[in-house]
Amino acid sequence: MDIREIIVRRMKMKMKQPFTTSFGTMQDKHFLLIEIKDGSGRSGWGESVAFDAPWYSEETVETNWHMIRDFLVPILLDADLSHPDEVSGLFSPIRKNNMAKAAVEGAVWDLYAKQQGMPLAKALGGTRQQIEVGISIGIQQSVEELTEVVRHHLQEGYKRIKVKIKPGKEIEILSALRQSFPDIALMADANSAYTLADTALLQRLDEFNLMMIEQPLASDDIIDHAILQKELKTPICLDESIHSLEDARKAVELGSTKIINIKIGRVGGLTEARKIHDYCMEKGIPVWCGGMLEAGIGRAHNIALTSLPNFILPGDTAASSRYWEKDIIQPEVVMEDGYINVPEDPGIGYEPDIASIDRFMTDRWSFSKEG
Ligand code: OSB
Ligand code: MG
Repeated sequence: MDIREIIVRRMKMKMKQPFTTSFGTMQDKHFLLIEIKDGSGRSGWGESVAFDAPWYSEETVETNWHMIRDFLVPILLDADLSHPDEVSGLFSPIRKNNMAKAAVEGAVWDLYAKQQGMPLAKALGGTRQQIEVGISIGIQQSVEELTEVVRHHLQEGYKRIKVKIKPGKEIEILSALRQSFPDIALMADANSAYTLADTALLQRLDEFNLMMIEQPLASDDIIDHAILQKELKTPICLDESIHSLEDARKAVELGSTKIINIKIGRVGGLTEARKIHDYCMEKGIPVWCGGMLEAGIGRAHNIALTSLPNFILPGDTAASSRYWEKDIIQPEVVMEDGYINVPEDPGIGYEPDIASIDRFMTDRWSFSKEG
């Protein structure tokens, strides 16, 4: 693939609104961008989805900065790659650090698709021209406010609403929403806030007719989720617990999950994400693409992945304008009537906006093969 130079940029962008989960609130989004250049002047782009603090997973922007510069870039520059599917094998001597690996692998995938002159979606085997998307709404100050936020996003065109819940607030949140919106496609994400001791409480959520409940129990659990699923009518969807095809297989075989949220960063890249997709398709397990409040580069990768056939359920990949005053790609990601068009230009299909990238960049590091 003639990889010559790798640039890592550290970024900081302020979100339009703070995002609150059962862990806390995020206002500034810190992340890394990876740019990989070949000998013909092409660039492939990747985005790390690690946050500045380790509340979603153990990875952070700082651990990714370290892993990428000190381990992953040297491995990549030393290799003679012909296809991005080789990257996960190259990185396999490095344990975990999936978000760091995915950011680099994503840039390799974009570069590869550009070299082939084909859209990334097509390079991955995608079949859709447009993807159906939903929106994930953080915890609000009051249920009245939440109801208004949901109403606003429904008016914008989002047809599937996901809300964050936390212990003690779930019944209030979901009954208020069901009262105002009896028929919408609604789901709840607990981000690991419950335990099996809450089984009776979680059973009460069955009455709200949710599409699914996402990651109710511990972030590293697949055993207790299987026990819980037997007690619930609502399908469980695992997010945090799934880091690989092996995790997905075990969770499906145990009955811990009926649906899987695939996040490229959490599973270590597009190659692994596609393997999980293929396995789930074979087993009749629907998947959808989760989100990590990405800027445009990461968002574009999510769109390409979601074009694969077993992404049957709407994902969390909302429009750029839901998060940012100004995104770092041209054009920005636009949602219309609940759908986003899959771009047809080579690679991720959106042009990185260098002026915008420079504006939000706080640090930069580069390494080239020539030294
Ligand atoms: O659990 O899916 C999650 C955001 C940050 C961390 C974890 C999650 C989320 C979201 C928002 O739900 C998804 C998005 O809009 O990108
Ligand atoms: Mg989640």
